[in-house]
Amino acid sequence: MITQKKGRITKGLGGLYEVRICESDGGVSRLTCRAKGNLKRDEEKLFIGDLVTVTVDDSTPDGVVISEVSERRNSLIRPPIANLDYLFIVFAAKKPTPVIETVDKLIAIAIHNSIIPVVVITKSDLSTAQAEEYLGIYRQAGIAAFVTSSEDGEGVSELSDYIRNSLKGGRLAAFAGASGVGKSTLMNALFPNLSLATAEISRKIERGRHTTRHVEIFDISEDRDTGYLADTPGFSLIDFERFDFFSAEELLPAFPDIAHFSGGCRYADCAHYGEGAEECAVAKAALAGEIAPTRLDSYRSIYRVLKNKTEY
Ligand SMILES: Nc1nc2c(ncn2[C@@H]2O[C@H](COP(=O)(O)OP(=O)(O)OP(=O)(O)O)[C@@H](O)[C@H]2O)c(=O)[nH]1
Ligand SMILES: [Mg+2]
Ligand SMILES: [Zn+2]
Repeated sequence: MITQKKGRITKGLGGLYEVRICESDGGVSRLTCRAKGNLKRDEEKLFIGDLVTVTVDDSTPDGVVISEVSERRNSLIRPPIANLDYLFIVFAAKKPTPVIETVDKLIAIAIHNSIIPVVVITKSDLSTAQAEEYLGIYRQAGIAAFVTSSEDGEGVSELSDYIRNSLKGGRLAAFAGASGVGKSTLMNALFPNLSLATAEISRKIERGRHTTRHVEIFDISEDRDTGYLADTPGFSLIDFERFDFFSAEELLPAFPDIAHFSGGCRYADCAHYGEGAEECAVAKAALAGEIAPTRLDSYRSIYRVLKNKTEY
């Protein structure tokens, strides 16, 4: 007999994928399977997070295959995941020192792809002052932001409530950020049933710098319609430089806090780049403290890079 089931890819390892399926009897099952030949071509590569159809032919031993991929809402290269509803952009108050331009770039990538960005500042136990300063910057920019410490528990229950509420009904979120900021540690503190590997553990088994090696999606509760959270390997800046970006013209809408003021500039084609406060409403708002200096610096720096690109 041949049956078809719909589900979501939750992990992939060496050509095998795990698909989580809500069965018609109300239960949840997981199938491990390969993809049908034509789904392996590069341009149609499967992503973690993909919604797929699995065809089960119980007359042959190899009869379980992913036969179809649903159209994606979005897909990112870094982290490599499809159909995200939320992206939690994680950085530490201290150790490692955050690269704010990378944070702002990730926020812009999320917004451009219709993904809701949420800023999560970790390790507040190492510097409350730094954590609060970053929190102020992102709250002013109108982006949801949380301060947390997996060490002393600050902000953990507040963030877990937010995640439970926002992911209700099967939504998908990923934690992304540089290696060592404490993504896996925080996910364990938020949802202790996950038991993810963290650097604390990998130090004992003497693994290298990156502790999380693969993207993997976890159910946040036993509910059939629970939300899903993905842990992702931390990136280094070089990884991140070339990917997922778009044109200079598309950058402004991905910085809503800056776009908010841009209607007031003297010239319609104002780039908000080198113009003075008398001509540029964005520069004026920055002077008045209505836009954080780091946000405008990030905008200008990314804008310059995009403008100088001949092709993209
Ligand atoms: N002081 C302090 N240390 C923390 C906190 N959270 C995590 N750490 C430490 O930071 C280190 C890195 O934590 P991980 O959770 O493995 O970091 P990660 O972001 O998952 O790293 P990758 O998997 O490599 O991307 C570990 O030694 C943790 O114990 C925190 O809130 N406070
Ligand atoms: Mg990790
Ligand atoms: Zn302007």
